[in-house]
Amino acid sequence: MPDAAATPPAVRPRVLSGIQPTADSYHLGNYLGAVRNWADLQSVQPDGTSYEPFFFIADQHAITVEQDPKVLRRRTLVAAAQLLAAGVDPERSAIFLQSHLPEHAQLGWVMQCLTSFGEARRMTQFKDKSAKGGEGSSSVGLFAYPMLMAADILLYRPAYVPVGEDQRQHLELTRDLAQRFNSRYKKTFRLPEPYILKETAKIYDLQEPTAKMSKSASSPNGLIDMLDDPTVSAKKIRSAVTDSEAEVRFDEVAKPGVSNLLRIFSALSGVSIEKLEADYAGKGYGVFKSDLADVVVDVVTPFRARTHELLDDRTELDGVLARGAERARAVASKTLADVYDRVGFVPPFTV
Ligand code: ATP
Ligand code: LTN
Repeated sequence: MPDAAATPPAVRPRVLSGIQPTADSYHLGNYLGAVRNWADLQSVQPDGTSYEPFFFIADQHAITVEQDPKVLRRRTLVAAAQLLAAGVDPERSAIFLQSHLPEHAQLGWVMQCLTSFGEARRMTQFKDKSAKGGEGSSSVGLFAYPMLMAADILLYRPAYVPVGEDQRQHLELTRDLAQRFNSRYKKTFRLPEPYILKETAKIYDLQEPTAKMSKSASSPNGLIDMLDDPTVSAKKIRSAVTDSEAEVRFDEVAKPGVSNLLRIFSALSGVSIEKLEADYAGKGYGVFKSDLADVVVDVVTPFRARTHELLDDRTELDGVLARGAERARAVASKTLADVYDRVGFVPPFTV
């Protein structure tokens, strides 16, 4: 019989993801589509897999467009506090700020030198984001954004990178760059697999339920901010756009508004959409929305309280970020040293 104590612990596949600090609060879409999934990845998965998670706030990505320094600093800390409030647990995950690890920018430069201009120009996010002001007035940083993202990922040699569908192309570039580096120099990087979050995790605008919920929404009534006053959020749910029927039924084409509310209800309560449809059969939209408003209030109230608690006394948060950076550095500095060696940089002299 194998001696359990002598069995080495199984290697846990690493997962890594980042999120930008570009708003004063995450919205319900960011919460359900990204952050809460990160918290879920910390537990043993239904297939028995247990991951080693690394999560960070991409503050360096945020300055690809102009930022007020005070606002950026505040948003970065609010973002980190919200990760903890959402259940990302510093005991199980390394939680850190991108700018605390110079290795990201250092490997980012190597990635830029590996990327062709044409390849970078094909990135649809760059095309979208530079379209407004014109490519000529976009920062070079915005152009190089995917190469910094590739560095963020490859430094940690993760097995999976949980991201939304919009980041798939950046993940593909990351894999191409990893492969290019490995064949040009020596096998150094693991090719990360995208862990594309389910389409069901996509949350739509409450007033315009065919557009995704976004901080750049046309009306604030379509958006639930996690740190908003819960009574305001409850009101937004009660006045969400539905349709002229009265049947609580999931049908994304014919009933996008109700389907979006069902998705939110199910994601927040853990009750399946089918069960919700059955529970609200014949009850009309009023009761349905009012119950969903209560569910939203029950989730956002403690979330908000915990975020404020962490920001009011920074001791805990600062400690979490310091320990997270330390754990991240242990991995990132090793990868960067391998890269520098393989590229042909002379190691620093000691006197
Ligand atoms: P934008 O204003 O550029 O649309 P946003 O606030 O909607 O931005 P991002 O900063 O692009 O969101 O995304 C942060 C994370 O939240 C990403 O992982 C993204 O996939 C996820 N996310 C954003 N909006 C939604 C949504 N409506 N539903 C589900 N996930 C979302
Ligand atoms: N581009 C991502 C944020 C991001 C990221 C990363 C995600 C920056 N670096 C590394 C995963 C891995 C976004 O805007 N959602």
